Amino acid sequence: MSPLRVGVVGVGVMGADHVHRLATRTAGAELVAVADPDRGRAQALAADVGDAISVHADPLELVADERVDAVLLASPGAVHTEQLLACLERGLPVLCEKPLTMDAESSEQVVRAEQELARPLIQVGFMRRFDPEYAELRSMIGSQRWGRTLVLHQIHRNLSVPNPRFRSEMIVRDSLVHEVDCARWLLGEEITAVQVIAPAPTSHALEGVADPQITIFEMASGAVVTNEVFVNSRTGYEVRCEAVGESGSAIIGRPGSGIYTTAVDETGGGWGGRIVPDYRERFARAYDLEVQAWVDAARRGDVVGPGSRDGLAATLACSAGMESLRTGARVEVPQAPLARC
Ligand code: ISE
Repeated sequence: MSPLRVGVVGVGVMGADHVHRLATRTAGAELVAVADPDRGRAQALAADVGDAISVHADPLELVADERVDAVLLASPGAVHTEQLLACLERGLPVLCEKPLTMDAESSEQVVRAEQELARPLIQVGFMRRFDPEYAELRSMIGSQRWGRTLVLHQIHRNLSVPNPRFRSEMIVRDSLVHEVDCARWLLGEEITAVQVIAPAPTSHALEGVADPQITIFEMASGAVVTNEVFVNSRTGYEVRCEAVGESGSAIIGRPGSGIYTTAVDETGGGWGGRIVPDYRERFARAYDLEVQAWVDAARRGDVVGPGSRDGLAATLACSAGMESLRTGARVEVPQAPLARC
């Protein structure tokens, strides 16, 4: 079987990481094109990883490039709708970094456009579904070894977010969105209501940014999910999840055991051992497995993992989260039939 010729749109932090992944450790894939409005950046990256890689400043030119069989979209969410629709129109499999799009209307437009095709083409970049610990936790929950799972506690901390555009809403759309997908996927049910509570903000956050945020998801079965998202935690990248069942619980993402603190001391270390700096390291294996699964599926003419309907469901829950962030109220999540688990 010939390799899948992949084009990558957007070569910022995550796009560049995927470019290296595709060029060096994804079997059955050939990186043939990159696109970024910053052509110089795209050119430098292309030269770094190979030769004969086309460089485009216009992402739509890459989508139209005859050499491209499949597209990995790592561009900002605000430009996804147009780029996704272009991929669907050309019949190209696409791995789209989250969020699918920025609002429910455009996410629905994408889901409908995909449904008109003979087969689905979109995988959404919820990479945690490919993380071995998350996968194990999901099968433990599914086995009901501790009875029903009643509560999930999800912790999501970033070291810091230097981007001044990363305001309170971005914490919902860009960071909490992972917790939305994990809650739906781990528990196998929809989120019915969301409430965001903003504690006193850290002094490390920019003026006016609500960081950390505590968010509560009510699930269809009555289970409750608590989320702490703290993007200027100053400790490192910590993603943990504890599932609490009727007669037992399990926790993933905790590197040590016993008393564990991540507060950094004068030696630069914490009692809990080394904390990774960001998601590229914490989820490196998950990203590798995700991209490999996408390439394998595309070569078979298939699509696996989270699809556009999961992307729509995440958009609906995050839109409710943004409303709750503004008003402080509990907001119900519309149960769109297109977006069911
Ligand atoms: C980033 O876009 C990610 O996807 C990371 O997983 C998340 O931890 C971070 O907060 C986001 O900005």
